[in-house]
Amino acid sequence: MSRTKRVLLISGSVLTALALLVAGAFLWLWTSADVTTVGKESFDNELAIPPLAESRVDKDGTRVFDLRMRPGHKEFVDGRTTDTWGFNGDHLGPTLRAQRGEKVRVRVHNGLDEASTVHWHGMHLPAKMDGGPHQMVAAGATWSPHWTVDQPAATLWYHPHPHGATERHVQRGLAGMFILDDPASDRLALPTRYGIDDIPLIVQDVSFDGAAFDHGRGPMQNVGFLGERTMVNGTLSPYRKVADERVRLRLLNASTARTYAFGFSDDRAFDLVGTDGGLLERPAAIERLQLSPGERAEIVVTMRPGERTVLRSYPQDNYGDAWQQRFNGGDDSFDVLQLRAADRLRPSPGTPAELGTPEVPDGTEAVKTRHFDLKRSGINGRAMAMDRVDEIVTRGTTEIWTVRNTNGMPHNFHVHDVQFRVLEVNGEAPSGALRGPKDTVFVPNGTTMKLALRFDGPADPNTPYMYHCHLLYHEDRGMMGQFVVVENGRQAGGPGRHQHQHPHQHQH
Ligand SMILES: [Cu+2]
Repeated sequence: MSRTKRVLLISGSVLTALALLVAGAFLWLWTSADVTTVGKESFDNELAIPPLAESRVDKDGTRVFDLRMRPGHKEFVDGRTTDTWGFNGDHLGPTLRAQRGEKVRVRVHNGLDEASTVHWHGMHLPAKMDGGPHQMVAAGATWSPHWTVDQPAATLWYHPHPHGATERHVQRGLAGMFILDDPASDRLALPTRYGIDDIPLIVQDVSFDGAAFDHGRGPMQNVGFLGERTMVNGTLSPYRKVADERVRLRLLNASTARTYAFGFSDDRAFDLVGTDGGLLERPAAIERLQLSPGERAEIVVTMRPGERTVLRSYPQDNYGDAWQQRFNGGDDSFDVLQLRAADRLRPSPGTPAELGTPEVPDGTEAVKTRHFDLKRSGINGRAMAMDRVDEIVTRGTTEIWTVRNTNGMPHNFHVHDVQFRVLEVNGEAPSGALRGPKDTVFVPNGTTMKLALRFDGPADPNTPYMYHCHLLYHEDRGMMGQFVVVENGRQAGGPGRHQHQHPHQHQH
């Protein structure tokens, strides 16, 4: 054999070996990226129920809560102590509860060694009370926002919102529910005994590195952190005994990047009764419910005596191309919570056929249309800047916001202060779970959504509200913008020193 031939032969086999190695490594990555806990959970931990927050009523009728952010420790697994953060406890926070019309004040004390904020997700309130990145609470300081609850009964939540650090603060355990009640929904025959037949479910994904939380992102993960298992209310592998024929589950996706498609292991239908901002007009019988980070839903599940069923998260088919499906969670599945029905169940009334009239605009009075193009690098081509007001909205008006994702990866869209109506998804009327009042919507790649929003709150030209992707890794990296609500004809002030006099508009 000539020298040239020998060199060619050797380099050929080296190349073949290299190609095989690369293909093998890719196959390994591809296979190991598919995460599932279906059939693997032992369900041997009783589900913890967050305590209802204590409160007192001031002389002027204000309900006052105390929340203290603080570091803590928790044994998620016996014998392994994990460093955590929590409100009034080691991990997560108590459930706050208030009535429509009530004045509330929350004294938020920051017992951490770094600044943070507490945002009231889904709450209609003045911008200064919102707890966004402009209301930082220094380490050791106390912040006491107050407002009057002026919206329908709903499952809201609270969590930190410090610009650039929200993902980390939520991952360490800072999140809790804020349930609102109103007389109209109190009269409905829905399950209402907290922790008994009306059960809060804070769903989060988590990974551990020994005893510690592991918040690392895997290769090719462009949505942010994705955990290898789920926990509910901070309980791993949870079960809950049920003694009533019907239970209401208040589902909150408090994960930082993961989207779930909930259903039951036997594919039973359940009644969707509420979305982010409160009750639907009438229940919808569905078998799957997709919730992206920050979204909530209230469902009513009918149980048979003595049975067990598992709340599961199924693979999703609208998550993007095969690459996105595989590496960013779309193919993943989880056994989330086992429900164990007692042999004898207390009878429950059937789910009411009519639930109420959602207080969201239908868009017919809209005076303005705005466009929001979602990209990981920023919204409408700009990354978040604390001193730039992006949009100026006139108080007391309705607007149509068109939100578009052509970015290849999934995003979602959350607007502070308001509950909106989804008018259209890719030109068509929305289905089931998008028909109720919403403050956060999943916007997968290739989706254009039309939303109707009404801005009824007090004007404050100096303090912006946020709109952003609620995949917290994206939000932290700049997928956020700011709007102020002003009286008719007024300009933005305050943080908008470098404001755009002509709010940026996209024409499509
Ligand atoms: Cu995003």
